[in-house]
Amino acid sequence: MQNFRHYIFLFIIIPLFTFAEDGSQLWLRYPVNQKLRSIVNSNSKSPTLEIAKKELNKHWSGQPIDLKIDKFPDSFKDGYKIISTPKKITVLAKTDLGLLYGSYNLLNLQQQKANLTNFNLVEKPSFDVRILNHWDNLDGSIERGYAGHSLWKWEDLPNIISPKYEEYARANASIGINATVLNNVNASPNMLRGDYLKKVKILADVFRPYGIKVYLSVNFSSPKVLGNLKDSDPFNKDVQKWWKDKASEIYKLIPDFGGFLVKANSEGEPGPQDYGRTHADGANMMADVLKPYGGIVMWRAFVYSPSSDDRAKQAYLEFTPLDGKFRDNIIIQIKNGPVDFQPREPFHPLFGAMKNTSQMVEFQLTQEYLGHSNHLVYLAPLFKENLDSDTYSDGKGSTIAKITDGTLRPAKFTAISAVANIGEDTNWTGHHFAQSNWYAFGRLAWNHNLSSEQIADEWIKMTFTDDKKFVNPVKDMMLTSRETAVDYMMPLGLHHIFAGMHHYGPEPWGDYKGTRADWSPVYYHRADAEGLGFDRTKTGSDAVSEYFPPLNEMYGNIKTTPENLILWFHHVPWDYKMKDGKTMWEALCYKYDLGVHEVRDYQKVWGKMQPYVDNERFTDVQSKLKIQSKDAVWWKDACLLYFQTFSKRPIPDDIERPVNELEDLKKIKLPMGHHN
Ligand code: BDP
Repeated sequence: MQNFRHYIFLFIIIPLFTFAEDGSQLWLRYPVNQKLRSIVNSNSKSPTLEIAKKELNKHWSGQPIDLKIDKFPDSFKDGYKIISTPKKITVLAKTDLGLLYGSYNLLNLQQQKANLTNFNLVEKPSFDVRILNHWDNLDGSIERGYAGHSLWKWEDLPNIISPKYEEYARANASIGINATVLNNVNASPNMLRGDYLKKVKILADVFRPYGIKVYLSVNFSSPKVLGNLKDSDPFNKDVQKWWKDKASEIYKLIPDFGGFLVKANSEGEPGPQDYGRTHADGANMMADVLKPYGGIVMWRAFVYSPSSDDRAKQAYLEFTPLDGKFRDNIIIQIKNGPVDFQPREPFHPLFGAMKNTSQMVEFQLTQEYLGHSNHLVYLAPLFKENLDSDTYSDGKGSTIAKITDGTLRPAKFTAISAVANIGEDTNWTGHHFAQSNWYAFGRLAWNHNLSSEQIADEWIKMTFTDDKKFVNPVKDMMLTSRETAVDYMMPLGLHHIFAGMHHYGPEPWGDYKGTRADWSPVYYHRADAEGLGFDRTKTGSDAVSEYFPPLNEMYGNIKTTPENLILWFHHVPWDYKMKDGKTMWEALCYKYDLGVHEVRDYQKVWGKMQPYVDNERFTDVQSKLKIQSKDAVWWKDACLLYFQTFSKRPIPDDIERPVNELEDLKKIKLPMGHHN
């Protein structure tokens, strides 16, 4: 009998101790109260508030809480106010969603071990629409996805509803993300088929109480492909009617449907230019059919043309003449930089250049150009660098943040977006640290004044531990990780020298003759006997003239161009003297070498973290750092050995010798679906 009891005891205890930490809980590690309490009162009722109550009753271990709807100006949006005394906490908001956000913030602060007994806090979002863009295809694959298949089980919907849908909504709501585009910008027309819309409706129903609105990417040729019309010309009455009927069908199913995201006349996708119409003609047609329902159009500015002398100039050339021609429920969605989510780019010159058109930023969380889900790269510093860039469009202080959040120009609505890094992987994002990029986007979309450091601090404490011996070194590693990736991949303003179509690893020698020149690495770095870099000054492509003064002058002059962008704007002689006296060639060598050393340091730092972290996540991150470290050497050797064939100069003798042969590196060919 004694033994038997002993066994039962083990059966109960063992599973508790062997629970594998797999990262599936993200930053949502709220403690569960032993007894379910009823500590929340409210003067309102709704499914959204039911969630807030459930979360607080289950996870809040402090004083009783009042969730109260109160009068606030419209500009308060889904903001909230928290008044905390030792006896009671009151959360006040204009909307139920505001109360839910306030509740999540309390739980987040509790988890960060903040002092919660005496404080006042007022929060309101920087942007109205805080949206994730999923590049998910209807067959379950994800374009540029490195965390497994799509979360959306189109085959199973509308009948089977995966529990992941609600977990996804909860994670987003916990950081204030309030919108999602479900499908790839390279959109299948089938997305708008009746049977798919019924599936979309189910997702919208699951997301709604969490305050998340659904949007869809649409294919411009849908009327022709789905509706069997003779074309998809926006001036064709039948086409207009097709979209009108489609909108009515959608809103019957999803009354709060957000709107459309459109990639048109870009990388072979159809668009209004196919019929001699402009982006504005195409966008306005869609905006008109969505308008009666309150829907919006996010029209992307990601365009470039094989005939252009410089890809980085194209969007500005196509869009600035259309300023003022877009309906007020259209917003132009612009990637942070003028080329394509590179490790470092200057900001996109379209920002601020269209003074009578709403604009929003598109960031990329999925690490297409940053080591996929193998490299630890914390992106908040990249996002901040962009949002804080001064465009000088309306004089000094015209930052991208202020242009897009409505501060500088009155806007009907404001928005910010990011391409998601989420998939079916147990830990959602492939790399445990990539979760921090999802988190950082949500936090910055809510409040773009937060610092990268503050966000990293919160995320580490919520995801791992608040032990300073862990928080401080890991935070340092995160905060420097973006610059490190720039150092070992593309320092000094180099860009797009990635291999193949998969964009993993270096291929500076890549010259895809027969395809488009602007898809080849040699197009971007222009190495020759004289030097390296793309001349975008007046003597070159003159892309600098797309920037407002004084930036056009600053970037147009090699002496005043920031060195971290020097090869972006100039063709720089190998022996050009940098500010510290090194030649450009030497500077390049030292940067690559630094990048390698920085990653090796991360390996050491992480190694010391073992006592503070569960074994599973410890080993997962450790093995990914190993890959990152090898990749950094691969980048360094490939780029230095290849550029050396032009510079004909020695690699400075105090840096580590290459360990690879250029000829061997040139033979590496990874398949398109390559993930590690
Ligand atoms: C590039 C990606 C491509 C996307 C495109 C886009 O390589 O897969 O379709 O951007 O944003 O970064 O439309």
